[in-house]
Parts: sequence; C-alpha cells; structure tokens
Amino acid sequence: MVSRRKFLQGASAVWLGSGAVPASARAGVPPPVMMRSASTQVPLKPQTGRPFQPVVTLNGWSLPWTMRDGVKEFHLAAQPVVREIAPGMTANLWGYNGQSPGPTLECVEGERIRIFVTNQLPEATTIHWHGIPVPNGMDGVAGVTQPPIEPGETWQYEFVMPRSGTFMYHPHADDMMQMAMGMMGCIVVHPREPRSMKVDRDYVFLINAYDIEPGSYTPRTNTMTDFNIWSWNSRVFPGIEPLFAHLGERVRIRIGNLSMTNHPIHLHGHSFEVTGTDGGWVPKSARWPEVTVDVAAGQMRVIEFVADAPGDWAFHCHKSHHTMNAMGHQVPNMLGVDLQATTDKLRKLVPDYMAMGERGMGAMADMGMPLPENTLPMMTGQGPHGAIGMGGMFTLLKVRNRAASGLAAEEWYTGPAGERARKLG
Ligand SMILES: [Cu+2]
Repeated sequence: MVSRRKFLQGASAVWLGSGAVPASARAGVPPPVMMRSASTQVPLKPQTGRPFQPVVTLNGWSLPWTMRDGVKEFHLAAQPVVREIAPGMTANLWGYNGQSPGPTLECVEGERIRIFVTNQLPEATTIHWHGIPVPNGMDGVAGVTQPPIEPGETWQYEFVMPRSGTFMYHPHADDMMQMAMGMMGCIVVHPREPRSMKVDRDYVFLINAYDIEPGSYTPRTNTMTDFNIWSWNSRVFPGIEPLFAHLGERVRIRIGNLSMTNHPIHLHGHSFEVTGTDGGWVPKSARWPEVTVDVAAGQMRVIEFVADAPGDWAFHCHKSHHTMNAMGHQVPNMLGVDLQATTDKLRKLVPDYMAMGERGMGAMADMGMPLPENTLPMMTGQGPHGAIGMGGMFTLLKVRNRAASGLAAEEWYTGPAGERARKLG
C-alpha cells in the first residue's frame, strides 16, 4: 500500500564502505538520499525549482534534490542493494540509492540539472541519459565520451533539459552485467507550462527481467532470453501495486523497457492512445486507439486514456510466460496422459509426490506446493472469486466512482448483478 516516504536523510544518510568523510562531501556534494522501502511512495510536491505535477513511480520513488544557484542538484549512488521482488523473495541486485531501479529524477523543461554520481560498486560504471539530447561529453559512454567512473569516485554531469518527455538512465560500462543486475531508472521532464498536457494520474515504471535460480539470490547475468523473473520496476505480481483512478479521470502511464525483449502491454476495459515516446510527444493527429502497446527493448511508450469504466481491470504483458513467476521450461506436456500408475509407483519412493499437467496447469494456482527458499509460486494471488493464478508482469487498474469509494488495494469491485457472468448449469 502507498506509504509515507521513508528517507534516510541528513545525518542518517549512509556512506557505504568507509567511516571517513569522502572527498565528494568535502567538495560540497550533498549526501545521497536513500530509500529502504520497495512500495509506491507518495509523490512530493516540488518546494523549489519550477512547479510541476509530480509522477507516481510504481513501487518506487522520486529523488529529492537541492537547488544551488538556480541549478537542480541530484546525487545518485550506484551501489549493491537488496530489493524485495515480492513478499517472500528478495534479490541481491545493483541499483541506486538503496533500491533497484534507482529513483525517478523529475525536473522541468529548460531547467539546468547537475547530477553527482558516486560509484560504490566493486567495478567501474558510468551513467547514460537515454533519449535526452545532451552535449556529447555528457552522454556517459565509457571509453567514448569519458573514462569509466572507478569505484570510490564521484563524477558530475550537468546539462539543460532541452525538452519535456520521459527518459531513462542506465550504465554504459559493462552494460550487460550492470543492467542484468538492475542498474536503471526513469527521468521525467515536465512541460514548462504545468497546465499543458495535464492529467489527473501520472504513473511511470520500467520493464526489466532477471534470471534468479529458485533458492538463490543473485541474478545470472549472462542469460540472454530464458529469464524467470519478468518484472516491472524489479517487482512481480502480487508484489506490483495496483494503479488507481477515479471514474472520468485522465490517466497517463509511462512505460520504459530495459529488458532483453519486447513486451506487448495490454489494458482491459479501456482503449488508450500512445501520446509520447522517448523521442518526443506524438502530435494529436498522429495518434490512434489501441488496447495493447508493444514496448521494444530500449523504448519508452507513454499511453493516455480516460478511466471511463469502473472495475478491477487487469493490466499486464500479453506474453503469457511473462505473467508467470519462476518455473521449469523443460517440462513435457502431460495433457491427456494417465499419470495414475506412475504416481502410485513414485509415491512409494516420494510420499508427497504430485503428478501435474494431465488436465492443464490451472490447479497449480491453488496448490500451495512446498517451495525452495527465496522463490515465489509460479501462479499466485487471491481475488474475490478465488485464485488469480498469475505472476510476473501483472497488476490491476482499479477504477472507482469518486462518490462511492476511496481507493484501496484491498477493496474489490462489485458491479451490478445484471453485469456479471453467471453459471447456467
Ligand atoms: Cu512481457
């Protein structure tokens, strides 16, 4: 559930690895703000800098800044983190400021920003500002535009945000390893005029994926396609929080993909338009209605719609393997195979052996099978009508009449009796 921000600020901001005051602190660099919680944080209204309507980062947060001489200063600390993937599973990842993905950076078109990057990792890194037209020397590509940021070093990037939009940041040093470990975050540049392109709800998240063997904690970073944790902001269902809207509100969802494959993201009950990419805003005359948007690797897609139908609407990747948690992929199809004789024999050796799949896999959602340490059921979650049987890249858009209801994750929608599927026999 949405909770108050739990920052470790000021005196309690932790410098890892050393009791000494780092050189960057002596140089007047503000300490990095840390986040311990993996839940969606209430966005903070900007107190300094140009005004904007803040975004809500799904299971994430936006980084506070300090203003110095009209420049907005952020401090990112690249570091090992422990991220809760969903209740019951944590992962040893690399990220920024206590979490993976790192915090969302929010600023306004035309603002000058200065980003300090401290490397608390055991190897060199950089940060590339994906999609932002920065001066070449600020582009963060190790070996091309700068030497790598060595462990223990703090570097400074500084540029003016030339246009509004939604962007990403990630390393461009040991790219495969560092992104497979979770190093990434979002950048939202708001329009100079805060009332232009205004929406009532504004969400942002990144699509990512990990290969974490059940019973272990650290991703296998050489995996190319066969991932088993398909996540949004390094969270999987039922750990991904719902999105909320009151009936009639205009909703924007900004979806970036830093995984190794494309993801067709599908919303039930509504149609939407793609209103922006990391290349810019789509002119109104060039938009068309959709219910699924394919987000390729390295792309950002911004969708907008009016929440005009009350209900609990599924919102998920349409690759059905991506709405599952960890599972074996080498399992033969047992549909129609009589497994009784085999089960009888195996139970003499393994008393609680269960045969699976002769009538489909749906029963797995209800089974509550014993699991190894630190993993999640393949299909899970309970709704008002029983097992949901999902995992991975799945959550709900909860649309409610403002007068009838507050917005709470645990509150399920009940529509009129005449509008529900019913059993005939
Ligand atoms: Cu997918």
